[in-house]
Amino acid sequence: MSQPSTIHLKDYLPPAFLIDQVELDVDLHLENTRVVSRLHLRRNPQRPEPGLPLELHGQELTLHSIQVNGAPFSDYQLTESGITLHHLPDQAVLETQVEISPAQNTALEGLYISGGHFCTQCEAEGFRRITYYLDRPDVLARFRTRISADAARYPVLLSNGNLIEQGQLEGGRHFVCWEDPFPKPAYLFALVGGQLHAVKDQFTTLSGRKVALELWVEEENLHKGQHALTSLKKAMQWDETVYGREYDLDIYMIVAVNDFNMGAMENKGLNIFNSACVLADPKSATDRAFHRVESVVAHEYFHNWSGNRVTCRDWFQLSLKEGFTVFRDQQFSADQHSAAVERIQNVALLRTAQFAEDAGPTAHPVRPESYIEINNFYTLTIYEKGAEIVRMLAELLGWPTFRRGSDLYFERFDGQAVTIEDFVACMAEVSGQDLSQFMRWYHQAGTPQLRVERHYDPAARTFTLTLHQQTPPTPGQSDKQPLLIPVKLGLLDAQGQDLPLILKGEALGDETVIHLREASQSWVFEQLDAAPLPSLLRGFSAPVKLDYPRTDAELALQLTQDSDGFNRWEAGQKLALNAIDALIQQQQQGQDLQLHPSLVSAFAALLQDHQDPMMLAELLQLPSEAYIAEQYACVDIDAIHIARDYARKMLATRFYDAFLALYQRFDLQAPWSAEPEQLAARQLKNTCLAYLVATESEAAFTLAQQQFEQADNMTDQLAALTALAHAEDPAQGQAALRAFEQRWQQDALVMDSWFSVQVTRPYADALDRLHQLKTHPAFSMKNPNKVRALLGAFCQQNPSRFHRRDGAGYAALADAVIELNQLNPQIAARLVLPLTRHQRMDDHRKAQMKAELQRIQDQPLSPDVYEVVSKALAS
Ligand code: B3K
Ligand code: ZN
Repeated sequence: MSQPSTIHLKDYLPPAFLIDQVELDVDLHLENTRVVSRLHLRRNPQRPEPGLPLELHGQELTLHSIQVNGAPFSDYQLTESGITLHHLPDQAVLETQVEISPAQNTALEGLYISGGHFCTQCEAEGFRRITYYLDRPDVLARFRTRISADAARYPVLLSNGNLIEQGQLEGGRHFVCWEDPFPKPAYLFALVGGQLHAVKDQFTTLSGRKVALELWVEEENLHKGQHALTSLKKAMQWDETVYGREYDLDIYMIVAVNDFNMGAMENKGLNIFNSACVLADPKSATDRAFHRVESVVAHEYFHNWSGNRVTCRDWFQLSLKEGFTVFRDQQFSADQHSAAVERIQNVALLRTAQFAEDAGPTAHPVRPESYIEINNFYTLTIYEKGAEIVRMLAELLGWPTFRRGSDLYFERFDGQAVTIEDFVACMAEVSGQDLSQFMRWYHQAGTPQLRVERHYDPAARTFTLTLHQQTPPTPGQSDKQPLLIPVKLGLLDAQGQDLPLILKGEALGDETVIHLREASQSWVFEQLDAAPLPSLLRGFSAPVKLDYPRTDAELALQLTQDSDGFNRWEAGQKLALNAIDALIQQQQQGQDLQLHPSLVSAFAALLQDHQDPMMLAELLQLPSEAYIAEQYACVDIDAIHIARDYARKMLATRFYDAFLALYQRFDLQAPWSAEPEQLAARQLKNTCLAYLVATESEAAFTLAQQQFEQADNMTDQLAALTALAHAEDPAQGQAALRAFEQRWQQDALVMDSWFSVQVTRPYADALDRLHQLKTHPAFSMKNPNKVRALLGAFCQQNPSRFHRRDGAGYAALADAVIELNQLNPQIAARLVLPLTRHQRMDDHRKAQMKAELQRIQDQPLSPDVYEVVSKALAS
């Protein structure tokens, strides 16, 4: 844990050597795995400076020997980050022998043990914990991997590519050999060894090739594997139809492991998944979990082209693969489900979590300029804002042209490591558009704000729309330039119908996309007999904050009539924000709370129309406390909680009968299925249940209790449990929580939900529960899912309790971060983030948060935690 150094994009240089071929020999032992690697090296023609040394990365390796071209080699130095070899010939075979200890590896990077199985995680820089290597994404090599292990304990041994050899060895050991014909960067390397069982299937590609599909799980989870395989086949077919991309190897394997730092990893031909993102059966997994499995399986599969076949030159280009792949998985999900609801949910995440990141001390451009620890940059900005940028490109070019750009990109750069400029250049080339201003989206951090002005001229029958854009300063970037912002819009008449759009005499139909390029710009719409109501930023056509004052009547019109599903929802959120803002002010001024009638009438209107139950369930959700907080320069955390809670309870009481009727109407009483009608019914029914229970009436509690006992699926069971456990009277949920624990204690994934439900209770006892649950036998600080389920859920999903005035929530988080910093720096650096968002808190809380950050900073820290905490203390 030495003083960390900063890496800069401007310092990029190609490597001194290239590696054509790697032969790895991994002899698996829990405490002392031996790794022999033979690297077939040659000097890189792009680095003609004579005599450059070879600098290999290496971390936590015990070096046993080095040979060059078969002879012992001693002209090297061990450095802090690896090994430097001098005076190498222009071509050489370098053989190193090292020892590593998977059993001691709690960072879950490199080779480690999960549930008794060997597994790996190499992105971003984990391969250097397995052997000395040029561990950078612009070095692409062919891998041949021989694995040996105890045959009884590790009967299944997997790596990338095709199985080419296997056999028995002395002493009860055995070996296998895998060969991957596709050159790849080391971050896509994977290895697995364990007592695993496969669910198998097959996929025939468009060109008729047969691909074996194998999902490797622990025996007791075999029944939870089908959904992932079904999702995989859907994704494979979708990528063929929509992007013209076929799978390339003869086998595609997925392995489920319980200890994993993130969701999943797209290793070539051998994905490794967090079991939470791949295992699902209706009894134990919610509809949300099913959806997550489908979308993560698709995401990792899509990486085979956007990431693996065409990869990143350096880690500053991370969004090249992640932004594009998130965009692709969002398109896929939109095609499988309700496109409007998918968009709403993606935007809700972006506007709470990503906008908050963009406004905080760790704000960074989608293409960062520098980092200390690259693992800290797998952020919502790189992923979600990156996806929004690709979405805008698709919007600006139109799908057919965007698709041609994508084809050109994959063809031109297949097998190469490239940059974001290379991607955008393909889009510019096929469209003939100048995208240089658009590139600012990649360089500028911060969320742009759009201010709207409107003016109707009855005499001229024209309507002038003026848009002003401005991006606030972010750390290290005070000066922001205007961006190219695509604004999709329509104009509504007094009945909410789309009016024909006429700009400069040109008829543009009902909907168009205007391109805002200047700081301020106006558009004059013609031939309008009355002032229209603009429906702006339809489908959330750009990741910006819209400052667009509208009357309650205008919002109500959009809520019920806008032809754009996203903007209907958005109008409802705005109405609710206005009503909650009024409550917050009443609360702050010590007045009695009065819910604004416009929100009540909006609910009355919504509850009358249940044509689209999935959409209705979304429309009935009040904005989250996190999103409400996003609206304020100074956040009054208590007032927000009280105001939102009041609104929720008032609506619940006022519309009790309507919610009950809807509940009964959508309580289908049919055995569970994943059909869209059933998904939607469960979603709406459980939304109603939450409102009913919010009234704290006996009848509602009984209803929840019944649902809890009778449910044949986890969606209904967990919804009922949550409703009961979040009641003000803690006794209401006690029996159900105990019964749930009894029933599910053997299922780690279900127990994660059990932990989260308790610590997200919006009452004072939530933190006590957290402290009690830390000693529960099912909890472990070594398992990232458990840490997220308990500590992550408390800090991120229970804002009023995390920010309790006495600071005990902050102290609990800091304690956990200090403990995790030693065990798993990557998880520690993620967990600490809520503590870094102190800028908009009141002075009292701000001081407490900073004091806890300082307490962390006073420890010996990993680079991961150091980077985040030092940025937060500097702001
Ligand atoms: N590429 C991986 C994420 C790796 C994170 C390393 N800290 C999963 C994904 O985005 O598909
Ligand atoms: Zn990804």
